[in-house]
Amino acid sequence: MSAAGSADHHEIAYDRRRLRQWLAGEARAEGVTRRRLLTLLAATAAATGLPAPEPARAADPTIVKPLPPAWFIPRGTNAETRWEALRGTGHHTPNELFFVRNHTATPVLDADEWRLRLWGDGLRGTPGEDRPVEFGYDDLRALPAVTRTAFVECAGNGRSYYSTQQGETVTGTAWTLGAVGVARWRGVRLADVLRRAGLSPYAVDVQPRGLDAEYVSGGESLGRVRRPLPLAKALDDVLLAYEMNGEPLPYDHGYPVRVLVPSWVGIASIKWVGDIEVSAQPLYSPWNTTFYRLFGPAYPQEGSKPLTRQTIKSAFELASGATFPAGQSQVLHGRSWSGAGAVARVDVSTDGGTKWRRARLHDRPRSGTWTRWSVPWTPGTPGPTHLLARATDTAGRTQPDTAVFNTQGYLFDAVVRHPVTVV
Ligand SMILES: Nc1nc2c(c(=O)[nH]1)N[C@H]1C(S)=C(S)[C@@H](COP(=O)(O)O)O[C@H]1N2
Ligand SMILES: [Mo]
Repeated sequence: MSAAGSADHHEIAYDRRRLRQWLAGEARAEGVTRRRLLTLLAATAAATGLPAPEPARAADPTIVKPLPPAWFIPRGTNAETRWEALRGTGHHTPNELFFVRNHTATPVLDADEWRLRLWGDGLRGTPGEDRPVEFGYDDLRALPAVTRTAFVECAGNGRSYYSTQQGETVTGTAWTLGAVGVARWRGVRLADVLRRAGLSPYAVDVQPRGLDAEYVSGGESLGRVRRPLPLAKALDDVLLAYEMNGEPLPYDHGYPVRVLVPSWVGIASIKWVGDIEVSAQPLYSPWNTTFYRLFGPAYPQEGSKPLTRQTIKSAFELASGATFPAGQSQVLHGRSWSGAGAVARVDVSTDGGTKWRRARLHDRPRSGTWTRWSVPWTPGTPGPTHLLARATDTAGRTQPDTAVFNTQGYLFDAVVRHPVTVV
């Protein structure tokens, strides 16, 4: 990972991290504004000769970890992983390279002070009494642990291709294909925690909520990030994860504990979970009504059902516009994944979609994660061309040529035309 190698980069990263720690303390430093702390920090930096954070970032530091440009494309409060940075990494995305999707900013929480509160009329308890059940970090760590490999992928991953490939206008972050990562998650089953809290036979929905700041959209606060899960999914394969790839969850990915909902859209996997409402009635939040449904000519007026499983996609471990010398044999690498099953077949075209070849798979196909693949290629005539990859999953889904339009650009599934130049 050469990008983090330079001493300069290291110092900037250190400074940014410290800045974040200051800012995280702001909540407890009553009466001290973020602006004031930034001024103080800038003064400290000047006095010690440390590089001051660049103003553009300092005004809005929403992510704790370093974001070297060789690894990430900055996207507002979010950071997209560059696919070329995944070349040579293993099946699991290293934590340092994992994309970040923040509605506001990463809160730096203390595991010793953290509590998970379960409450609501879907829990057994004295009728009419709000009887919350609480778990601390050590309580969770004392429960039976489970480990599983799963992707987290934003529902809007690939959104920009609605515009660039299909000429359609959609709202939201203009991700290319880097709003996805695979990690080995360790934690406890949400089912175990719900049963210990005392599930009532009437429970239908379970709504985890984050401890990050309220999300303000169009001048209106929508409250803290939360989205209901049907009880059946909550009891099936959902984890309360406290480790990511063998390390405590990084701050940006939900420390100390996040929800991990395998195969579903990323929004279901609530980070920094602080409480879970267990309800005997169906629940609604902005994240299963206004957002994360499909709207558009192909869908009902009130939108589709709330989004659940992710769709199917493929990506090359290459920069957009990569160049290849003519006549030199290459091996192209990529990965394909689906929310509906394992990816067991990938076809690749190196001539813009005329001829297709079957790729060699490098992983045993498994659901909930990607399959790595490769194809040999000896580029011919110099000039621009497109590389295409089309995945088929074990549920029988294949990537189409065109994705069905929806106004918010979710669930892009069409084959992406990856531009390259033969020189
Ligand atoms: N509390 C909280 N949870 C959250 C979010 C958030 O902003 N706040 N973003 C969601 C979205 S939209 C996605 S795609 C995933 C991203 O997870 P990551 O940042 O660990 O990659 O977290 C989800 N969980
Ligand atoms: Mo997302």
